[in-house]
Amino acid sequence: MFNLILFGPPGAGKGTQAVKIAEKFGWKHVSTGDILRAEVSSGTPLGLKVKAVMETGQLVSDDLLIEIMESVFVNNKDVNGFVLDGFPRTLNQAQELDLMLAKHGESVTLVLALEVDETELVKRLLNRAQEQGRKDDTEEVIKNRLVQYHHHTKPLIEYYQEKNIYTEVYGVGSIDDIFNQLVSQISAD
Ligand code: B4P
Repeated sequence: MFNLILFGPPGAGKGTQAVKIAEKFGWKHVSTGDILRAEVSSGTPLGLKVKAVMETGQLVSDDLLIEIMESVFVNNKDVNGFVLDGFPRTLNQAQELDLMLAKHGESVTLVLALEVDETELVKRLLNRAQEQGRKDDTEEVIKNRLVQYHHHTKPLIEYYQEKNIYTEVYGVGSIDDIFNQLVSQISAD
């Protein structure tokens, strides 16, 4: 099974590219952001719990995310690949993911990181705020999401570099050009 992690700061284009990669290779796209937003909009107990956290740009607790991912794996035993988009986002999540995969005789195959400078990230997210009105795309919340990224998520780069499965792709340019670069990295693996 190919277990791909699409990595990068908020607004790097993980969601945009994950959909295309999953479609091309016939893999299962798992966006923890989308899963959580669906819970919020359906008003489930989980959604009510995470709504305020997400709206301020904080990270939802590791325990909840790990529980969500366990059920994703259990319910998708027949797929031949996963594109993880937005997970893991903390060292604890990364370690738990490794344990979870190992239980099924699996491991993370490749981590592809989208590299985008901060000015461009903020521009994209403010633009998305106008188009989609996401509550966490205001200037203040975007700043907090970037702080969370630097503090909790960026350390994962070293974690995956040490495992020799981390590769960066420049994430500025046309969506198709970036997609083609990601596909070549996957095909080379
Ligand atoms: P996510 O939904 O993962 O949000 P994101 O990081 O902003 O999205 P992404 O990088 O996928 O950007 P996109 O492709 O949409 O998380 C939201 C929140 O959920 C988090 O803040 C947190 O609270 C919670 N959460 C999720 N996972 C969690 C976890 N594991 N642990 C704890 N909490 C968690 O692209 C952004 C914009 O750029 C789009 O408008 C797109 O059209 C545009 N774009 C993409 N590629 C482009 C390109 N090449 N050029 C120009 N624009 C481009």
